[in-house]
Amino acid sequence: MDETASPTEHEHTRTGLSVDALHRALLDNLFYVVGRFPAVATQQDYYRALAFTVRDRLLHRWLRTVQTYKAERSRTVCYLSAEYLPGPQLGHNLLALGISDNAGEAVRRAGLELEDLIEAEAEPGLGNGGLGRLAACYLDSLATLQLPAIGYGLRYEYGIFRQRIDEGWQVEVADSWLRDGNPWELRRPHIAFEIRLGGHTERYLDAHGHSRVRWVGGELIRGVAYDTPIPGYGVYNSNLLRLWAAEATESFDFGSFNAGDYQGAMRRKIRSETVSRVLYPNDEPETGKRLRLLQGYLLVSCSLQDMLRIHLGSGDSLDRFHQRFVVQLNDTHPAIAVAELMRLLLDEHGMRWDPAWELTRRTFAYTNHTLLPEALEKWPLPLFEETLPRHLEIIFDINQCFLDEVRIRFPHDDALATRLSLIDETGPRYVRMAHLACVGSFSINGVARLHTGLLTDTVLRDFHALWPERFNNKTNGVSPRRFSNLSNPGLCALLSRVAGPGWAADAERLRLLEPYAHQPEIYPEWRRIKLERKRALARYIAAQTGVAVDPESMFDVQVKRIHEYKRQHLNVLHIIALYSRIKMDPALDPVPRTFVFGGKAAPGYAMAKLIIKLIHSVGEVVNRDPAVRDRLRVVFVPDFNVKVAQRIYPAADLSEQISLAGKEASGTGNMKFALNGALTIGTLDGANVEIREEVGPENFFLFGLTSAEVDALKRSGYCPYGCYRENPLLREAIDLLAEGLFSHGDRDLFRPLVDHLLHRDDYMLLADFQSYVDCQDRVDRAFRDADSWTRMSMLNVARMGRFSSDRVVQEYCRDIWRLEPVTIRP
Ligand code: 26Q
Repeated sequence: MDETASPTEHEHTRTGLSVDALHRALLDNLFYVVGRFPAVATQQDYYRALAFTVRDRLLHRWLRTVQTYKAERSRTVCYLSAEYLPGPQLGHNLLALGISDNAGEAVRRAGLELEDLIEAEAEPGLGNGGLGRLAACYLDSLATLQLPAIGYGLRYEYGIFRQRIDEGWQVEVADSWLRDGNPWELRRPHIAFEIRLGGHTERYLDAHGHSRVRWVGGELIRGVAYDTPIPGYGVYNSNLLRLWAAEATESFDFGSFNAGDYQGAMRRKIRSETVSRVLYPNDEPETGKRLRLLQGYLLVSCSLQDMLRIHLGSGDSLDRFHQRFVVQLNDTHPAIAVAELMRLLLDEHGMRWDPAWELTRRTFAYTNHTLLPEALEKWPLPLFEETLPRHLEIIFDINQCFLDEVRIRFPHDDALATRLSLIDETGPRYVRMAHLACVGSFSINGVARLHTGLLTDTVLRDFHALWPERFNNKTNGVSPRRFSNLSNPGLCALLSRVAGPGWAADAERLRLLEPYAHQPEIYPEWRRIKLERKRALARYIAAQTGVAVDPESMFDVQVKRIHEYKRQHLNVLHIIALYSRIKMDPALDPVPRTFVFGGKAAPGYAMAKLIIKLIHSVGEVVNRDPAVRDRLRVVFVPDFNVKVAQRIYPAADLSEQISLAGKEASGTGNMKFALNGALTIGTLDGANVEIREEVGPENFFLFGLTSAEVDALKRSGYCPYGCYRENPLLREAIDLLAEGLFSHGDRDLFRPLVDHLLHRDDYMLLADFQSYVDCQDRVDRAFRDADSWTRMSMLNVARMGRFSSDRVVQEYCRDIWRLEPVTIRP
């Protein structure tokens, strides 16, 4: 089936979708683009040849989409995000084009396996975790729903570090994902913008006698666009991910070169390029902060300049900008956009303040992803002033107008103005980015119902009191294409049989599985699918860690960034307790379990790194102890990323979502597990609350304090030592740890952890310990009844449709973006 009616030979090879055309294109690209003969080509060479083959097929769709949006001046959402975790592209794009089978056959003709080529791709690790992956899921859904969208981000040369494990400790390795080239991107040298850093401002009168400001001096850097196509699933639309790379400006070196200062010129070139060199891990202390500010500014300025170029280029007037574009701020990382759009409108386009502010405020919408006070972004004033002096002036002006408004509405409340101010003046002065985002946006949303509720009650309470109409909730979702279709082919085949193949584009159809959950005839097949994924994961674990795990055991999995609030160490305390119970009572016969962990710790986060060491140390003792009789295994899968995730979610029986209530904004891993038939053990935190409502409380293992109880306990004076003293099992677990059972007698190794738990326990592990252990006992009993477990598993999948990112994007569209689908035809 070729797309062109009477193709020339050339078009055919570039666009044809038949096995024949794909095979020809593969060899053609291998020779003409990769530059290799089949006889000497490696898997990597073939991967690249196939990637170019697929990209060729995307180009028409992509250019046609851009052309149509432009011609129709379609209202477009620009998703501004410092992070994207799109995962490997090859398998996903084949799926979107519907040519996985044909490509598989074409590859086989060349004597290779498609799976191996898919495996050869290095994924773009341009994000830390949930927030970056969410952005990628939304781009997938936007394209699939035929909605005009551009994802704007940064082309980090080094993504999130790769994790190696050395004697149980995390070692960070640079992620040079571009080393073998990136066949999916197109460099767009003609789409480039300059940004200024440093310098100072000057006031002057323009031709109309208006007072205006000029920002001069400092240095200039260029951002160049690199475009990656984002094809929709089963539609012709293909949207755009546009990432900016920092470069030196063309003029950077003339002065120096002419003066013969080659080294000086090179230094400046390198300094410019440094801006997009590397992604910052979150949870990092203050170090290297200036560069992070520059990154945010590069992203924001280039993206806004690009939007203005597109808008004015299609002949539209500036004052209609907000009708053409809506800009979604993915957390506060791009919040400087509020000040930058003002600067562009005022200083570059000569607009007056009031209309410029009106336009700005009608352009932005802000999504908050955290309640943790330490994660709320703020920048020291001196740093801001030195780097972005004009923006600081604009922020002061915005603040003045804003606080005047506040004082008029609440005349006798000075404290209120202090709390709302864009500038934190309680100590050393800071710019509060969340406040800037709130003031500059017409919509403010949290990412789960509980999270939005807590947001309006706590960190953004005063803003909510001012503008309740701006607040709304958008509970997160995940892409069923990547986290079901692509990663779990067995499950996908079954779903297509019972629910029809349409479920991948309409996840509500998963409900059609529900009647089968009550038909035991289908259970063996359901279990076979899970077992097959567990076997595959077991092989991977053996290859990566050398630990043999039993695919018949319960796979109890916790994979996510390592953070104290996520409480991986609560999971470990349960393992230690279980281990000790087996030792003390040899008759105890728990269901065999494999505890699987995975996740990266921020390089500067010592406690998180110690938790990784703890997991390994406990594993070393438990996995080897004959007294355990192979009932327990503990493994840590290194370098958790999208690729590894696709192996893990489908293989899980039990999903650990055990953060302290009120701390996890939403979580999205929780959704990926449940969508793959894992049952959840979890607290009432983030989206767990809504997942439990959807799948039914009887199909969810709930434990722990509620966020209200957490609050009350904190207020009444929480004493973790009391829990320790009064609970013998807990005492035993902590004592074993403290006495060095897992550290060859070394009592110092885990002391920071133990001390923290006993005397502070910010995340209340000890308060939730017994409830967690009891709940794990219920899990143990439930797993013994294979039929009942299978039914629960099926009901989870059948009722997870709501957590498709398609549903979320439709809600964003309805409530915030107000976009219409635009059908692109071949
Ligand atoms: C900020 C300043 C300096 C350096 C790094 C950062 C930074 C970078 C990334 C701070 C935070 C992040 C990422 C946060 C994140 O992933 N949050 C998660 O977002 C998910 C999607 O909404 C939620 O499901 C998770 O609950 C939330 O933790």
